[in-house]
Amino acid sequence: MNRLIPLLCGLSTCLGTAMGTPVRWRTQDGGNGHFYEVIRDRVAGWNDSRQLAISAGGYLATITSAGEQRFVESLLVSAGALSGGYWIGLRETIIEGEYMWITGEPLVFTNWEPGEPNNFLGLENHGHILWTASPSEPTFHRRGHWNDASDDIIYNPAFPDLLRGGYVIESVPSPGAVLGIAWGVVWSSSRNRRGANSCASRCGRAPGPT
Ligand SMILES: [Ca+2]
Ligand SMILES: [Ca+2]
Repeated sequence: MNRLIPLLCGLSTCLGTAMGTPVRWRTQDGGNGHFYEVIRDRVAGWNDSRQLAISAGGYLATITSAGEQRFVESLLVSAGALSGGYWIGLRETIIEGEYMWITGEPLVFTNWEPGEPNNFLGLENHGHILWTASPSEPTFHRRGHWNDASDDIIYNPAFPDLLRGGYVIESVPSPGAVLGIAWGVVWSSSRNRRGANSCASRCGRAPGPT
């Protein structure tokens, strides 16, 4: 179910549409335990999206492995993402054509569309995921690949995956939240033990596996 959330007002964009709820890439599935969320935003450029992601408690997603790429693509599918470019935390360094993650993570894994980054018109300095919703659209074959894009170019609508689609937020659970979860587990198991003990006193048997 989609929901509308006010992310931040005062930038050139005010609202983004969260496509579903944040989804955790679980460690038991080979993930990093982080949360990811697709935001639908037809207006925000990379810089605004970056600020909006921070305001939402995360950062533009950094895709540092094939597994993370697969996870983000599965999230775009499950979120029903419409065709468009979805900003990620990829930006050009001071060297033309050289890219980096905004978190400082090494850019080891890449998933560029062949021929990209091409710095079209000399104006492309940020990375997005090319996303095409339907196999009937002409750009479906490059779905999921990365492209360098610009905040300043109005792209040809004949290429629906180049138009602004939104951005992907990645967030790390805070230590407080983890502690809260851990404390909840401790509190719950302690409560269960107390319950078992009180049952033992009531039921006339020692607590143990049943
Ligand atoms: Ca990441
Ligand atoms: Ca490009």
